[in-house]
Amino acid sequence: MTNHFGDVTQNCKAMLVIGANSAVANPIGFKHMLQAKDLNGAKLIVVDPVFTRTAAKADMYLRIRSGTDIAFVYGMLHLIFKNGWEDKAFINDRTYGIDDVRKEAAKWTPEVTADVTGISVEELIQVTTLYAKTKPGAVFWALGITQHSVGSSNTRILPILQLVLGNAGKPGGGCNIIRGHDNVQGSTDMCNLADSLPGYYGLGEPAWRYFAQTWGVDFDWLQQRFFAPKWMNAKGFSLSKWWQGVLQEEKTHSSSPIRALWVQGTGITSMSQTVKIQQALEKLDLLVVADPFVNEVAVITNRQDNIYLLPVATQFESEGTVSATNRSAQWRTQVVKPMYESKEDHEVMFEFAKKFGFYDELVRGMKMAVKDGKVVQVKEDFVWPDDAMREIARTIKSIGLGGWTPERLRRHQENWHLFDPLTLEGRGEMKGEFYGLPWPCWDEKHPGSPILYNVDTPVNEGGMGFRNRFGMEHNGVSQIPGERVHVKDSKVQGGYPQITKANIEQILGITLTEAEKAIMGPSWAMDFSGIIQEKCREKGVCAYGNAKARAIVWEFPDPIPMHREPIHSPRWDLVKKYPTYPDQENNFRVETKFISEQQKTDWSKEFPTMIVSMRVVNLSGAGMIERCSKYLAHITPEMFANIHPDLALRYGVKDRDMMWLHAPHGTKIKVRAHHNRSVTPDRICLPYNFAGVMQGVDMSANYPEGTKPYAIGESSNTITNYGFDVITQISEFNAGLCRVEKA
Ligand SMILES: Nc1nc2c(c(=O)[nH]1)N[C@H]1C(S)=C(S)[C@@H](COP(=O)(O)OP(=O)(O)OC[C@H]3O[C@@H](n4cnc5c(=O)[nH]c(N)nc54)[C@H](O)[C@@H]3O)O[C@H]1N2
Ligand SMILES: Nc1nc2c(c(=O)[nH]1)N[C@H]1C(S)=C(S)[C@@H](COP(=O)(O)OP(=O)(O)OC[C@H]3O[C@@H](n4cnc5c(=O)[nH]c(N)nc54)[C@H](O)[C@@H]3O)O[C@H]1N2
Ligand SMILES: [Mo]
Repeated sequence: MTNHFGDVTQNCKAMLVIGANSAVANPIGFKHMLQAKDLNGAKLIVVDPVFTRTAAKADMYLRIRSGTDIAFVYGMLHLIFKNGWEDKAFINDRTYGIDDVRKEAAKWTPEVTADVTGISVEELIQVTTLYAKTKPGAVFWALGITQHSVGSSNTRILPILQLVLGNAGKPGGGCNIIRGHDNVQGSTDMCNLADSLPGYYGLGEPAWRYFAQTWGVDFDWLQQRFFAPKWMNAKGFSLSKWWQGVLQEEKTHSSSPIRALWVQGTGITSMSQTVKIQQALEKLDLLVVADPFVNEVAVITNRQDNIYLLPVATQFESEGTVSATNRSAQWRTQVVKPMYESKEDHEVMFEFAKKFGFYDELVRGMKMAVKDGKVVQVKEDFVWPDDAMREIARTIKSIGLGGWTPERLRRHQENWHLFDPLTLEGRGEMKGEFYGLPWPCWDEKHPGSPILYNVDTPVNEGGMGFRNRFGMEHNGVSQIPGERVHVKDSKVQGGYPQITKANIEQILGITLTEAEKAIMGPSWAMDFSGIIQEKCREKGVCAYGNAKARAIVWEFPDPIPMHREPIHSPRWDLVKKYPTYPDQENNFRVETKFISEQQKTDWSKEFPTMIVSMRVVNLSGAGMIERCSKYLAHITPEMFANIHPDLALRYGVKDRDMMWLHAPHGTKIKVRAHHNRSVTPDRICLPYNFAGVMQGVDMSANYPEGTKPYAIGESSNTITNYGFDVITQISEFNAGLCRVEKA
């Protein structure tokens, strides 16, 4: 989130919730939206293919066809530009590339938009008028936006809308991506990803060398961990298509097939293509699952050998920080010691490292500290988790975790009563800090940044411009704004690039001593000495620069977002007009099909019904945890799908009958039909929180004795269609087709 929920309650006047069902998935966050309605008269607009519980609270609900949000937003932009409702000063001063957006928007007349999205011309005009004229407006989204083959473009068109309306970097505005799991923000920031080092430091030798220093290991040693040096900077297999690394049915780029799988903290049946996953599990030499529960990855396979379940302690038995959806940290203390023979996650990893002979290297970084700009070993042993946090704070400059020391974060937790829940401001001894030090929290004196990109707030109080990440110019156009975009109280007028050793003296107008130069890192993001940060703060300057926001991402297949039909689209007529991307030969090491799959045949003839994914309030993720609770399982005792009575009865499926749902690749699931009018007769909606049954086959016998949950069922991901985002490889969970059959 660029902003935070307290800000929504206080300042927001229009909330555009597009592709999120927060009433179910984030009820506490949603409470703030309801309060904004009540206290602030804010309008709630919900755009969703399904009439959700969130939609039930909306002032305006628009039923969009899945996968057409880009078209919808262009339809809004068309009207905004036509009526002159855009924020011209903001576009001129703080953005780059909006002219290209304007050209594309010109094509999206209300009639064209209505045809593609399923939203009527009148609704489009109404919603645009309301949202463009009610300031400040905030956008909220989650999985309805990301889980598409165009997911990454979806996540760009919404910030573009906010830039055009001048809603970015403003209290009550911004882009609020409501994060999912407990600590998913923290896990993303640590980059538990296949294509990045922690803190979003991209793959590449300079970043690896920087981390080698902070970990106290040789770069060469790190490189030798890889089969060959080239793999060091290549993306790894991702969670979405790891199975192809085992099966190797499509072209795969790796030195050998994957032979062993270690699963720690993900449910696996929460990924698409579960039948492929099942096949891959059979073929592995080794499967290890480290989980507090019996992860159903171990249940959907019939393999008997070389499969190990390691009991892991829960969050209540461990200590450390978690990050909330608004980028703030919270220290969490251990409630009880790990029970029975379970071990905390890090202990499991430490044991693993010991067996494989790299424990010393793994933990060395926690014994080190910065002395004169160099990271050196300062003690023989480390304290968990404090020293892990110290390692993070001294290393992750990129998003500004420099101020996240264990001491400060503990004090925040011990002093909850001293923070204002709406403004996040501390009082009394916590005065001058924002709760949880929302990042960027540049250094130990910085208060945290509750709202991103707000130039009306001084840097030392949490303000900043846009980040200078993409060079100084593009096609001859400067990416640095002029005098007018001045960060309050900054001694440097207007825009400036990111601060490096080479430009710091010139930009800040200072002279460094020889001693300072000797220990300073090459740039703000790799400066262990902290001098760059310190000098910048003295001048009220943000070390990452004060740049323009770019609408054009020149290195992506679509430099500006373009509507492209889902891989399996119900509109064959539109597939030709808005085709998907070319196939990718190497996307996270595996071939990934786009156009060849989309245009193979008119899939909608045999599979006429759209699939939309949903959550239920009593279950989370792959669902094993809650299905082990008698009372939570009781609420949804079996897997089901919401289906409109007209569609169901067309196939002779009465309310509460069983039905088969068939997917284009020949997979199927058997589920209970719930007649329900939240969906229209062209789509069905199903939860993804079940497992334990595969294509009608009950796998109960595979649960170790006494561990079968109270509710099991088909995983909807058995029929999630083939389809992945072109940049992130996230599965197209939220678009796809199926066929209904009475069971
Ligand atoms: N069809 C469909 N599929 C989806 C989605 C969808 O909307 N539709 N959503 C996707 C999204 S956004 C997500 S985040 C995923 C979520 O899916 P998963 O990541 O699979 O979610 P969980 O079931 O929470 O899985 C976490 C596993 O970690 C275990 N666990 C819990 N606490 C701990 C711990 O402290 N340590 C360890 N080692 N393990 C622990 C749990 O017991 C569980 O087995 O599903 C994705 N899949
Ligand atoms: N009870 C419960 N709470 C949870 C979870 C859980 O499993 N159970 N999971 C957590 C996790 S990991 C996450 S990531 C969050 C997810 O939080 P949300 O994303 O809010 O949850 P979803 O239910 O997946 O809601 C996505 C919404 O997008 C809609 N949608 C689908 N396709 C489209 C589309 O093309 N365009 C638009 N505009 N809308 C579309 C769907 O109909 C659905 O209502 O929830 C978190 N909270
Ligand atoms: Mo998630």
